[in-house]
Amino acid sequence: MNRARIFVLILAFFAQVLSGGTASQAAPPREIIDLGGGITLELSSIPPGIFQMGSDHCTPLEQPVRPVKISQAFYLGIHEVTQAQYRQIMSTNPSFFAAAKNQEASDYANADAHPVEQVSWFDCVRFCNLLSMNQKLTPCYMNKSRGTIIADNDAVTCDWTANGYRLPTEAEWEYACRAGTTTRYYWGEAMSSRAIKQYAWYVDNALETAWTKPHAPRPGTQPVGTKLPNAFGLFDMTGNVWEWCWDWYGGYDTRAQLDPKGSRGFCRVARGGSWSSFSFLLPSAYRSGTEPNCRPIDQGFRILRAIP
Ligand SMILES: [Ca+2]
Repeated sequence: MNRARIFVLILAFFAQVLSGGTASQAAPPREIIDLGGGITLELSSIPPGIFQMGSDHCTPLEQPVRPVKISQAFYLGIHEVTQAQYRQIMSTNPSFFAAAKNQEASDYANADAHPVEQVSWFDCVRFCNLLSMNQKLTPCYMNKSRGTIIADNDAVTCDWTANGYRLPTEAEWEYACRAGTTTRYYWGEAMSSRAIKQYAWYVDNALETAWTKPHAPRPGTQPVGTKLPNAFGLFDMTGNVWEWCWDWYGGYDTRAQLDPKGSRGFCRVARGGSWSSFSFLLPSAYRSGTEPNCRPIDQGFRILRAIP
């Protein structure tokens, strides 16, 4: 092997190291989990990258706008976890908009495709760990005793190197939501009801006291994947249900960020707005927080798995 060839090989090696390797290029574009009982859960591969996180147009909590690097590719659920998927793993369905819980039960008798709600942050963590174990993957979440059976109010830590399922960090969530966009929403800046209705279930088409035609046949959550997706093929990142993230809800660190994993606080971050949210709560950068034991009727989650 001559010197020039060796030099090229060395250059190629460092180029691969600097680019974070080729794992994302080799990863299949979709992961489909068989949950049993004829129920599947589909995830889309999201490449690593750098994006401008935050916004100057929401509240001070979304500031400052700064570059954030997501260094590792990951799979993210293309939908919010549905009632059918949740029931299949957890053997229960806590949702309000399900036949057993709702006063208008007959209207929601077939709500399997609606996102699960009335789940606490701890419920989501338990779902992720149980799903990981069912799929013979390493659970990400541990309590103080390094056990993977998580109780309410446990001090939960995350093994970021584990190959199991977990909640997205809010940086991963916003990166996936934006899908390369820098605009207010992932469809651009259009704030009209007509524009938003193409992409999201929110007050104008899902809250009975505020909606205008055309609207859903009944108020509340709606079947997942019935609006337009973003450029990563993710549905309902805006609206339908708020989505729990890993992070504590607090002010952003102003320094440049590499895979940020959150602040300190008493609430966990929720993102994306819901069927009962007005448009000012829907921007890709907008942040909200919910006490981790709460189970709101407009909050659910979607799952992530890091691509090794
Ligand atoms: Ca959502």
